[in-house]
Amino acid sequence: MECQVYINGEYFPKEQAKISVFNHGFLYGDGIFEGIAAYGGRVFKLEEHLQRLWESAKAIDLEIPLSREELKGRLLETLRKNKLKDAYIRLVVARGEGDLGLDPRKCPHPDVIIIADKINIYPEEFYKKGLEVVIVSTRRNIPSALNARIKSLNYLNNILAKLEANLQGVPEGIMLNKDGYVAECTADNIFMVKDGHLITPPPWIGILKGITQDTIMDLAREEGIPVEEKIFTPVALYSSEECLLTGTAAEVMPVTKIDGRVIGDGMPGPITKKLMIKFRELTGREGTPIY
Ligand code: PXG
Repeated sequence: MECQVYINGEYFPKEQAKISVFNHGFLYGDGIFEGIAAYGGRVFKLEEHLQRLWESAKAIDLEIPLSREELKGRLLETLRKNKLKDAYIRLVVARGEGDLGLDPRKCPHPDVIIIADKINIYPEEFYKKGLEVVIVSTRRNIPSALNARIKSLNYLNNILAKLEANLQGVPEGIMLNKDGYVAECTADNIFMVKDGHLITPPPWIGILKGITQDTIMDLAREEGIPVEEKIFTPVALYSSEECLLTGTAAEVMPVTKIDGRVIGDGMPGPITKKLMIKFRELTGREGTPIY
């Protein structure tokens, strides 16, 4: 069946799902989004994603033209219309149609767009062997200029980093913050294991506060693994015992090589493997029912 896209209360087949070239979401990246996953007929961490969407909206002074309950209803309806059980959902709120000037006051009607499609999982090979990644030269935006906690349609910072990784022939790039501390990847958060402790950078260094990152910290604590949110350098990362990435699309992804340095013994480590299993168990059992 053809993909049906929700735009402002109506459904359109993929080819007809279009918005104006005068939309400030297109012209300036003025808007926000969420990437959400559904597994076996349940939407994973839906409330958390909606909470983050509303926080992003507040930050850019954008009024979402639906209540949280209404938007939740539309999202679930979109999944049902597309007969999906396992899905990737892209929720977008764009500033709306305006004129050829930056002023958001010229855009009185924000757009709500919901795209639901089959989930596009990374090759199983990556999860078995781990990823090779590089540290890119593009620094993460400084929070005082564009705070990464706002999940905005402005992803050029991340795209520049992704381009660098692509050009170096690897699937992901690690970004540092302006001071040279490890920040995050282009669409994933990062963890390392050191002396058996699971360590991830704190949000204030200028990263998106990941919902998967939070989930993994909770799962680790449940397992009795000490968890720390603290800053660390690339040098510390090179000598870590394990490294892993987390995100809605990547889930829990082991990293086994960084800038040519082998991490641990070059294969996914025991803590990473444990967390991968625990995460898959959780996604199989938790979430908002679609049907
Ligand atoms: N950092 C950044 C910069 C992200 O964009 C994450 C971390 C992980 O956050 P979550 O909450 O997902 O654990 C993201 C997530 C896509 C896509 O298709 C992007 C994200 C999530 C899902 C899909 O580009 N970004």
